[in-house]
Amino acid sequence: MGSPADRKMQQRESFHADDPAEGPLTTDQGVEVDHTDDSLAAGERGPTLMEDFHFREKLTHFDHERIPERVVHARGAGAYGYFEPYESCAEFTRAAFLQDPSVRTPVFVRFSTVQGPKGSADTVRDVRGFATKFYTSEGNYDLVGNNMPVFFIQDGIKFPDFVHAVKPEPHNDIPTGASAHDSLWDFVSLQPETMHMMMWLMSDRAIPRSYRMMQGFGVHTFRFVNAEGRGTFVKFHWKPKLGVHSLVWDEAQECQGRNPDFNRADLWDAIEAGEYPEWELGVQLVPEEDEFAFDFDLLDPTKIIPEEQVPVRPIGRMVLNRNPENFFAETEQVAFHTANVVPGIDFTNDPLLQARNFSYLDTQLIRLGGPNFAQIPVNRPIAPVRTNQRDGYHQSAIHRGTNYFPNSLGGGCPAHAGTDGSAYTHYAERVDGAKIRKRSESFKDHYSQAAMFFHSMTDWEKQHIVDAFRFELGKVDAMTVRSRTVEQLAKVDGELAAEVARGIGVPEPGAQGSAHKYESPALSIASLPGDGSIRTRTVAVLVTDGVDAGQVTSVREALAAEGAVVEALAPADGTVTGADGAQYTVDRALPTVASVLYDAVLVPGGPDGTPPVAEDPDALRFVRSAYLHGKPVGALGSGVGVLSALEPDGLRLSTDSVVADRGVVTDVSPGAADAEFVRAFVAAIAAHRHWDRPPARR
Ligand code: HDE
Repeated sequence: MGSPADRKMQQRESFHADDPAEGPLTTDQGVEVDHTDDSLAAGERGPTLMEDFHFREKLTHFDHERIPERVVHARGAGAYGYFEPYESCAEFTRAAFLQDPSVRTPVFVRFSTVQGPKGSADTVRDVRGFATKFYTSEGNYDLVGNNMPVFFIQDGIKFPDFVHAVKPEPHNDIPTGASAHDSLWDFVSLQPETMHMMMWLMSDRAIPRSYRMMQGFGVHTFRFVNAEGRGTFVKFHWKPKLGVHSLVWDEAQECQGRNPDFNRADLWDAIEAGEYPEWELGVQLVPEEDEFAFDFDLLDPTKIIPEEQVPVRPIGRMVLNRNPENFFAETEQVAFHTANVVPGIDFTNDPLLQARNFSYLDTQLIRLGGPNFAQIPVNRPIAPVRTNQRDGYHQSAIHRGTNYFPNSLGGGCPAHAGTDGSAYTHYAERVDGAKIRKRSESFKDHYSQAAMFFHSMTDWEKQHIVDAFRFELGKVDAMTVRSRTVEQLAKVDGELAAEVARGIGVPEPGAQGSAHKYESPALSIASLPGDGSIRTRTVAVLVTDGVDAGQVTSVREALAAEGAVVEALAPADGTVTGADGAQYTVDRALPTVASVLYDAVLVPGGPDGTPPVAEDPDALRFVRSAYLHGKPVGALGSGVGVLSALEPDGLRLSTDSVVADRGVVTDVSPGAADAEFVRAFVAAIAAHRHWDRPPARR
């Protein structure tokens, strides 16, 4: 039967539609169709006839093509891949897929935004979903996480309220894909448990450069259970090999128009190019006896366990190496559920998790139209399925034999699993309590970790957070909501609140205290640079007639050797004539792209001393925008002259040979770019952004 991945592939093959290349067009009934461009009519200009069964079938099917989009996380992108553990985790869990480094478990991952509808833009300020389905030998395990380790609310009963508040306003359905509106901030200002998550949402984590460059978190405290039945609390972390990198807000907004599919296309293109994204799975483990060792409650999903207190232990890696073949069949129909667990992984009493365990199954029933969605190829386990569940909409299995238990007529099958440890057994947690509707006192500190997050940031991250609060609250019409939010912020940190207040026209709060008790440097993006490579970073080279093609070719080859994606942009598509008289192919015409779609820009020179792109307004705008967004800018020979347009933005140009200053790398000497220039430019690209430049909003 082969490996689990082979089995998943074989399973997929058996679900493919008949090959369209093997015969002509047919109806759903398999009747061949010779003409699908005109409907059957009574005469050339006559009415359409009811008996046109092909027309009716075609239109009817089309009318029913849509299913309800997800109520949250509607917009997404998915990919297949595999997970492999580094070593056996048997000491903590008996989950089969975490035992043997030689076993690869197939996975499907879906990334998503939360607020916007299915057709909204990618680069909005939002949380990103990071949901992984492991097709393990013991059944499917779903780790349905986000790219932020905490959540807005502590109890799932508040979820409809929160989602109503963050979704577009009910009267006009505005704004799409944005949290910057009255109802969200009204809710936030009245619900202080949101404070920690709002710090994350206002941070650069909410505008990832790429799905491939963000962390993932299980958020809740889960429980590992080993073969002896011993439980260990566990928090899950995904860490991207490429590091954590973000856009800047001004850029993210422009990108929404320039390429609404920016993150989805990035994932797709990388996988098509064989640049398979990779994450390391890490766990924070807390022995049961240490449940109360923290100054917060492990069951509270608005809290993290700082990595400095409990280190993240790497236990395996995940690689995504295959794009889906059909978006609807796979990415749209995949059905995640927090209660899809396997032996060795269990829940805790986190009230948010408990609510999710109800909600995900419930939502699939309406979204996928009935109880048989587990039969859809992307949802099918590789483990055998034997149940007495029968019938229902879209039943596609032909069950044989009895459908009840106990039975004798079916030989007692399917029989109960034995006691050899292969069956799921719930962790025998002792619970005792009066039925009460009350939030635990241990959940009531809403400010300390919000302050911890803010104080763990670098100066530029702090500035981005202040700017984001000002932007969001500046879009709120109700001044009372603005003020009330600032009052909440004052309980996190007085100086932060005052900074925000100064930008949004409300009085600075009187109290200037701070809930700041400790910091967690691991929370800063600056602490997550990844492997330091520039693989898959996109670099635009601005060319036009007269360009020094030698420079372009040498830099292009050097960057490509490092794994960067280099594109030559010119005022028009086609070719440009280099200074040597040869024709060079243009990859894209400047008017069709923008600097927000690239990670870095290079301006080569021309041999006669005239900067070849100096006259082109699109090129100048391109370079300036890249510079203001903190991106690496390289210029060679007479191309350096183009950068003089940036001097009013604070750039200091040098006439020395190779100079690297805050991500601007120049070499005025004519001729091909030398190794020193390339090294400096590569280092500037690897750093991703250069925050010591003037802020992007200017
Ligand atoms: Fe979800 N969430 N959620 N959520 N969630 C859904 O399930 C829900 C929460 C997350 O790519 C829905 O199939 C409740 C936390 C992701 O298909 C729905 C509560 C976290 C995805 C639902 C939460 C998440 C969803 C909508 C509070 C991070 C996309 C469609 C108790 C740990 C999965 C669907 C995909 C999707 C309910 C809170 C992550 C309605 C009730 C916390 C990544 O069932």
